[in-house]
Amino acid sequence: MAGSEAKNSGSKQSGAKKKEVKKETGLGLTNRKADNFGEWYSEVVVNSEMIEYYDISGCYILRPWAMAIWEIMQGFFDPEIKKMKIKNCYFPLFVSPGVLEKEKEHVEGFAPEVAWVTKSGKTDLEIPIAIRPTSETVMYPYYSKWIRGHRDLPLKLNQWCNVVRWEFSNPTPFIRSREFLWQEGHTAFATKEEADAEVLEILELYRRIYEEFLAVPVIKGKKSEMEKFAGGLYTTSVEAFIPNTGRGVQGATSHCLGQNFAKMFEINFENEKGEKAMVWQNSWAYSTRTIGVMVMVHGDDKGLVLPPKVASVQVIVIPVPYKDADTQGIIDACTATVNTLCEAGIRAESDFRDNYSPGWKYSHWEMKGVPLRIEIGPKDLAKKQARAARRDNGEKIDIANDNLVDEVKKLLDTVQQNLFDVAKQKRDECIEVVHTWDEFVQALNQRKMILAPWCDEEAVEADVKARTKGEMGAAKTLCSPFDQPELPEGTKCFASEKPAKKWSYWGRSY
Ligand code: 87F
Repeated sequence: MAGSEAKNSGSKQSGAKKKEVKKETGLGLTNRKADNFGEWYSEVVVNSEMIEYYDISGCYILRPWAMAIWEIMQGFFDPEIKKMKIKNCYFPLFVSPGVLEKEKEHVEGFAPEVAWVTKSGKTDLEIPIAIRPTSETVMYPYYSKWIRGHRDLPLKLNQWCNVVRWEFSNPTPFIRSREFLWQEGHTAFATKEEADAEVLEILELYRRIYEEFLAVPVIKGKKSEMEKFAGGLYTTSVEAFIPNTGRGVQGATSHCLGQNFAKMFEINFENEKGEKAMVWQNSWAYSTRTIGVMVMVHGDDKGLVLPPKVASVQVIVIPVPYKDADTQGIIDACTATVNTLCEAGIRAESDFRDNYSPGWKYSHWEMKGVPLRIEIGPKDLAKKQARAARRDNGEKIDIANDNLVDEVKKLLDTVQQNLFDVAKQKRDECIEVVHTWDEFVQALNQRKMILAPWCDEEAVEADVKARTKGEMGAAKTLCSPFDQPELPEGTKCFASEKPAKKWSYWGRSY
């Protein structure tokens, strides 16, 4: 969607315009998720006030509603990695060309995406400066300097920062943007065993971000040789799936780099025996893409649907005064409700704006995805209760004032669990096990996430890509799941008919 269109569908419109839009769908969004997914997505991220389009293609403004989600995830991940003795640091945004060249081999494929600063004012820089697309080449020269002996190991650093990758294909807020936020962890160990263990420990944290916070089911697995980070030894990832588009999406990656970078950057140490040895390294990252995946998975025709654990407002309390009702009494009851909830650690807010009707407010907060709405009207006041409405399924529940905190806590937990369960059921319905090429093509056309026995040969994956190339994009491996179904002796590869070595997930992807 173009920026201008996005602007026009913003929620701060005149009453007349708003009514017009509402008439079209009855829902406040002009596009439906099932009919026009791409447009629906753009409309949701803008109308929920997460994103504002910017005048540079592929760059987006993260508004407080989105930034709060990022900060909540950070509030989980940062203490977790600190428990693992990983320390935060900050390296510069700029990369000198010399250093970038140093690991030419893996950068070569990425080179077209590297953005450069070539001028200061009107003067050409003597040497252009690259903007980090990732920080291996920025950090590792200093790892080489800082690591001398085995007592300097492990070295475990992380940074929260932005990176720039000048992508040319179809920019999408959160999912594929030219600048994004992430954390990048870079660790160095004396032994491969320690590195291997950390790769999985970090991957488990990524699974928890998706499943426990974003309520998005993911599959943990190993990337194929073709899809792994070329500079590393092996890549693990969590993979999500978007049922509406039938596309897989890499959720986060945890790489074991082996000793490749240690060789290039001479990251050596003297081991306990007094011998010179090379370090074993890992790198791992998750980015603001997480937020996009969450929007795509849970959003509906009323807008965003936020899992309670990442919602900056978990409960919105709305007064519903009638003409002759005790308006002040209702307002006071709302205030008391918000205070009680906040004291109990629930993120609750009231919407007392008097220039909007209760109905308008319902739509507004539904658009923003707030998990629970509490309405208080004259009847509720009289009955010493409040009426709650769940964002995930619209269910309404009357809650007695005496049980407020317990009931709301229970409801938020239920919403969180229900979002995950529904998403998992939808995802699982999209998984198709195939054994032959014909079955594979059929499943791909039905937008499935395909689990197939594979010979694990790079040439065969290249061949599958070539044979499925088309308007919708080629199919590739998403991952080989750690959780492998049984592979009976004699099972053939779906694509090459050679003996299958493993089960792999295949599909189109973001
Ligand atoms: C784009 C331009 C230049 C991805 C790039 O996944 C270089 C690269 O190295 C590049 N796009 N990559 C791979 C990033 C690998 C790795 N880096 C640290 C991660 C996790 C965090």
